[in-house]
Amino acid sequence: TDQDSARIQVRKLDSSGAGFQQQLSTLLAFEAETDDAIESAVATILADVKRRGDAAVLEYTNKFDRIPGGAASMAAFDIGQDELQQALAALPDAQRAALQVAAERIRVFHERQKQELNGFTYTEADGTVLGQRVTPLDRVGIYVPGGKAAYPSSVLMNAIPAQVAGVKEIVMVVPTPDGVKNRMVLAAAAIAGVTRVITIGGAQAVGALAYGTETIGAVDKIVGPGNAYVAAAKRRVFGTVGIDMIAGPSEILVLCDGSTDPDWVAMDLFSQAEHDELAQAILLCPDAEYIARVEASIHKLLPTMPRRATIATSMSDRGALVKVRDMDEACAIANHIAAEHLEISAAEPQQWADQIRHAGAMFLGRFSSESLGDYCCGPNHVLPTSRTARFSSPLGVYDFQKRSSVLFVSEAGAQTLGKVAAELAYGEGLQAHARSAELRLQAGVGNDDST
Ligand code: HSO
Ligand code: ZN
Repeated sequence: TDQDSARIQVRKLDSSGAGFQQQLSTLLAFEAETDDAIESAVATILADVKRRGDAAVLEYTNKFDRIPGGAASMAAFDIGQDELQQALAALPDAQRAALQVAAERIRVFHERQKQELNGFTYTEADGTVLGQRVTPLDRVGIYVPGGKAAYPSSVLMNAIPAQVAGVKEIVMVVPTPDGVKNRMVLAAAAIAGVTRVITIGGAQAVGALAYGTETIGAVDKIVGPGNAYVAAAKRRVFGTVGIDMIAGPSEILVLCDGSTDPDWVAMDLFSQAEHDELAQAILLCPDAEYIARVEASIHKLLPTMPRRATIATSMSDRGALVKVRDMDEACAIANHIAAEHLEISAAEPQQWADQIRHAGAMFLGRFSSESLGDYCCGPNHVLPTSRTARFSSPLGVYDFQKRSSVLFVSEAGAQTLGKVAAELAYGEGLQAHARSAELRLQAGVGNDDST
């Protein structure tokens, strides 16, 4: 099989080499391909769902997901709360318990986020009150992929922050190719408090959530990963609804001082490489001899991995073992890379962590493997990829909330602010603005409650 012919050749780079900057930028270059055929197929599907609603969603789902016998109506795709509970009850005890522990820890972390995100108000001397009110979105759609990337952990990571934010309706869509349901995904939905599960997927599901149909109410925001069709559909409906980021392939960057068991580092690199052939796993280390030991571990451990073909491709195409001058230089390079996941596998991680400004999530010390964060530490595993950690953040409670400004101007406040506003309004040539402010000067004149 493919998995048995896996060959791995991970490039080794040296930061002191002449061409290093160029090698690094080649390594980091990643562009999500936009395929014209996909774009036009998605445009057609979205337009059709917008125009024909349920009838279109039903047809596309029966066809693309090869629903056995073909569903007669959309009702066939609705999974009731009791079926979700049954899925949860049917799990092996250890698996159910693990999901529950993970969910609880994710909830605790995100509750903390919420506390920090409450609004504020302040009162000025003349009685004017200004503030910011934070409110949850009303309805959110969560897309869950159906194929090989159907991760129950991602159901928890997407739904729990929405629930903590106070979103009342959380609608999850998940395709069931050949009509096959993923029990663990349904169980995760039950634990996470998803309010409705619909077994549809692809661009047609994104369209249904964005525009609404006879049986599916339009949502305000769509989050969650998906294939190229789903990503294209999310881009297109953005503006009608909000979307989260469009995630790229998973990445791990390990900074190691050479004191961690090399098998641990090799397996950490594998853990992201196994996600995807396009995933990226990079090691930065000042010790060349240690890098050789990690390389030996890679060759030793690869044959034991069920997903060795994926790992070999990803690490050969996009991986690297980089010898750096020292840990300070490693931190500078890490800031440039702005990796989705950064492990600082060192005896004294804090001193290096203090130098990091750009990373989706930082894993400090040799016991903090990324896999623990992927599942159950508590922080979110939906993180900025492809260097976007320079300007964006992990998925969080704040993604399911929005802010409104609140302004109460007192009569006294209107006197001082009215002059300032009128001055600026005349400057901008906006008479109505100026007059509106001026009408409040000497307030009370002309009003019923005036003397
Ligand atoms: N590492 C992935 C999340 C995940 N890992 C789900 C395992 N399951 C995000 O980059
Ligand atoms: Zn992962």
